[in-house]
Amino acid sequence: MEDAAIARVISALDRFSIELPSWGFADTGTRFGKFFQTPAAIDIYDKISDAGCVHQHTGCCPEMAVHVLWDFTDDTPVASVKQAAHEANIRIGSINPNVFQDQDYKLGSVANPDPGIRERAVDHLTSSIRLGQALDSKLVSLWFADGTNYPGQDCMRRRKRCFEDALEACHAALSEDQQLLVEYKPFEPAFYHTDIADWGMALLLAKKAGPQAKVLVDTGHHYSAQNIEQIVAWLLDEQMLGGFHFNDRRYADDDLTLGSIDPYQVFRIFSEIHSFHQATEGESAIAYMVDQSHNLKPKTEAMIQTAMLAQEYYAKALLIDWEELSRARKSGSVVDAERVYQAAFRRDVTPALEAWREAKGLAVDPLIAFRESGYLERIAAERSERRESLGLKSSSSYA
Ligand code: PSV
Ligand code: MN
Repeated sequence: MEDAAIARVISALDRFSIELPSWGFADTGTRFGKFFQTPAAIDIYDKISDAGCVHQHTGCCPEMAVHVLWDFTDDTPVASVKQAAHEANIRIGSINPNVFQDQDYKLGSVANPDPGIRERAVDHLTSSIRLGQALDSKLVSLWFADGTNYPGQDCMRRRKRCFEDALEACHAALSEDQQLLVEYKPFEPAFYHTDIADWGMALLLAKKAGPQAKVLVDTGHHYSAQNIEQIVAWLLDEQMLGGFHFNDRRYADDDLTLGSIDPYQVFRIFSEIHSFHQATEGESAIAYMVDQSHNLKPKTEAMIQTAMLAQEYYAKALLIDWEELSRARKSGSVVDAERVYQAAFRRDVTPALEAWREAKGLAVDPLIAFRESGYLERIAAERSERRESLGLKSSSSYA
């Protein structure tokens, strides 16, 4: 690689970070069951420690998202969470309220036919926003499982109006430096209609909620053939792209490691972002976040792999020859335009990634450094003992 390209990548990576999900470090499963991993996090402090470990090795994951009901009990002291994050050299990132698991929410949360349940859901959302303020978090990510399973089950227009009201109430509860991110998903767990099914609905609701609301694109929340990079391009152009939940999928919301199925899609998404930055000569604040739950892979390794892949494809897309691309486009040469993309996609950016890591005092291969650090063995032993003393389920192996 030429020095100029290396320098460009280094400076871009200095401004690129990706937030890790607390839930990605805990045991999770599918509706068919769970496979337990001995080193899996038991509580929020373990999750903070694991996220801190990923950041220590990758240098690009300084924040961890929290899921309110999965991470906090009524007596979790906010100060001790902040302190633990500080000691792990990370910050608490986005706050994810949870209005989907309570029995009350069988027919929905903020769109439930029962006004009392709607109110309860909005109370949880606004108290989560206040929790975010106490944690100095700047982002509130909203995902709703609301929807119906059968035609005729409920009035979609009434439910839409309820969403408008609820998001308006959330927006009113934000502090000046908080942002509301509205996530969409076409189906699951609702199988006939989901109230916020696509980016257009999320965009409308975010616009109605107020200026601090934007759209959150979870890459796993699209139908198979959907062109996600076009959605990204449109949201960027509307200044409404709030951020991403990165993962990959083969069939539906599979929660697979970013780029494991379709790395070219990751490249194409980053291409749209770099292209927008080129055109606007600036950088928009986009929250890059991971939303993956690993059932088979060791969790911390999977997160390191994800962070490394995100950096790699961010760098590849940055190095698109924009002038050549513009020439090819202007002259109508479809083949040449595509060749520019393909050349950047194929480019080996390892020298730039290694140079960036060396400059930060990191190992050139964070995964190997992690494996050699002994962290996994240490937490496996410590958490296994703790699980036993708490009477929790555990697996005998941690591979
Ligand atoms: C829903 O599928 C989702 O993508 C939302 O972001 C949730 O917060 C997260 O997954 C929970 O795993
Ligand atoms: Mn998500």
